[in-house]
Amino acid sequence: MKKQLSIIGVPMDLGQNRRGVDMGPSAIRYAGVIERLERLNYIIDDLGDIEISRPDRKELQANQRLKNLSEVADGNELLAKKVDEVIQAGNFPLVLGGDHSIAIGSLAGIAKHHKNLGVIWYDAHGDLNSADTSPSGNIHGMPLAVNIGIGHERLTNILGYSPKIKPENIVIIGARSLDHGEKELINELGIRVYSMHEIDRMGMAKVMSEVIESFKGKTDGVHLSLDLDGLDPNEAPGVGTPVIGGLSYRESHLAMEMLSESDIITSAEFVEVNPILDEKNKTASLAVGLMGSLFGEKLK
Ligand code: 4U7
Ligand code: MN
Ligand code: MN
Ligand code: MN
Repeated sequence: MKKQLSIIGVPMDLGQNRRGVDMGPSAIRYAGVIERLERLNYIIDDLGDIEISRPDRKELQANQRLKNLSEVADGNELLAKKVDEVIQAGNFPLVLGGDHSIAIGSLAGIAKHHKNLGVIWYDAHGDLNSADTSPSGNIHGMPLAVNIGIGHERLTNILGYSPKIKPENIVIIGARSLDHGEKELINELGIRVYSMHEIDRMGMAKVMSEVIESFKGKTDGVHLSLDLDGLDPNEAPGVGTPVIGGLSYRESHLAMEMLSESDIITSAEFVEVNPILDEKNKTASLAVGLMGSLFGEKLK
């Protein structure tokens, strides 16, 4: 792993309906992310937060099928440019959300530098909706679809190219709430999904060995997109769309430790931390702990 990390906060909450997820980056910084990673001998460059427009919520959501489209697109454009700069400077981008719509901007900036980027989507959800299939109209349920080129052109064409990633280079881990249209897309495109069912049967160690093996030698970089709602709501109560029956603390740390040992991860984002819904910053602290394991902390 590169020893120079650039942290980018993205106080985005317009990809979903609940208040508070814009404070995720502050909560994660408050939980000690910089100190934690400095202790592991990384050089941290905290670039602060991307500027997200704060329109009056009453004026928003004119387009109910793609809520806050132009504000979400604008924020992601800025994020994409920032991530692009970080990679050009030779640093590892570590993006802190913010709702999961920010994966549109981070992947736009990252995928520019990789012909064959692998993506690990650690999430209770598939985030494979489009305006046509979404039950909510919330863009945080769409970023993975956008990144394979499905969705509104304002979102798919950020930084002027599309698609960002190939369906065969995606692995979803922890899925347990997939909408009808998402299941159809998964089957049609053959996207690999380790749902809770497979993880229960195989165990996380086997799942991660398979995932790591499948990427080695085939991809020229792997992005980790970790939605805290992939974990069980008992471990991660501070998320906007909790789903019962999720991944445990131990399974998640094991996954991060195995990724650390494999040394395949070239960029990462931790999203959907909502301190307003949290219990004493538990979810932000969990996120920081998982980053510790991802970046090489041992002996838990
Ligand atoms: B998250 C949902 F319908 N699928 O599209 C939708 F269940 O980034 C939830 O994974 C999306 O937290 C959750 O609105 C998005 C819903
Ligand atoms: Mn989710
Ligand atoms: Mn998500
Ligand atoms: Mn969520």
